Amino acid sequence: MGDPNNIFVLTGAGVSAESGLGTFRDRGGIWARFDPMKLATPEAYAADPDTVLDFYDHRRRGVIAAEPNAAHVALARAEARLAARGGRLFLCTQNVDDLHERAGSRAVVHMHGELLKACCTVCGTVTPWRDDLDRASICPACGGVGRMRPDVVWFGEMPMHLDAIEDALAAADLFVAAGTSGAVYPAAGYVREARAHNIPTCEINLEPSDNADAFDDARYGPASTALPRFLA
Ligand code: BV8
Repeated sequence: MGDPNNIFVLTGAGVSAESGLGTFRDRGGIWARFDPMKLATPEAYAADPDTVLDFYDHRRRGVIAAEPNAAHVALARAEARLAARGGRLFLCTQNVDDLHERAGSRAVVHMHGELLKACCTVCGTVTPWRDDLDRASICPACGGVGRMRPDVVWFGEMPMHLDAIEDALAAADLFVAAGTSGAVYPAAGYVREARAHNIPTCEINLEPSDNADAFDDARYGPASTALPRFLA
């Protein structure tokens, strides 16, 4: 195979770890300290909205204070380089932060939503949101009071942009997963889909992921050095 021209990149929390944002399943990670079923499900929100909103307010403040790292920058540069020669880097992230965008990536597909957006549970309007989401948050479209929730995908909810993701997977000539443990579906299944399309696959991670056996190739190390090296 020549130089890949159409790269599908799936990123996870490991790519933002060196920006100071916590990962989920590592020792000391978010889901190692908190029960996701009590914080990241529609049922948890229905039962105790204040606790759920407090959790996301705290994480939103962390995202706003964080800065992109060299891994985000390398992906943005690779996207621009490929576009200049008529190719494409399709960036599909499970991350709910905006660090890919702030590093310069133009087209980011957030399959698990975005923390800096809120969604009205009454009319569905999605709006940028940087403040804390208290019970008195007002929907700018329908005026519903106290009905805004973080525009993120909770366990049991359908991830976003699945059709575009499937199309991009089928069209890719290289699949790369970076900084993801391979524990959450459907994203964890994409490496096998790529292989079913005969697309070479590579994982870039601190250590072998749950899915490591499914990849043809792997580069282990911190994303801030391993990704720039891989994409150079
Ligand atoms: C769905 C948003 C139906 C909110 C998140 C049993 C079997 C199979 C599936 C299921 C099952 N039971 C339930 C399911 C479905 C469920 C699921 O997969 N559960 C798992 C846990 C078993 N999935 C769902 O419910 C999904 N919806 O299935 O809908 C459907 C779908 C399609 C088609 C038909 C029907 C919705 C899941 C979305 C959940 N939302 N987040 C929020 O953020 O609060 S999940 C959460 O995990 C994260 O937000 C993130 O998005 C996701 C993935 O985590 P990772 O990014 O991989 O992070 P993790 O910490 O795990 O790993 C970090 C990695 O980085 C590690 O490997 C570490 O070594 C590495 N690392 C660390 N530092 C560095 C590094 N690497 C490089 N450099 C470093 N410096």
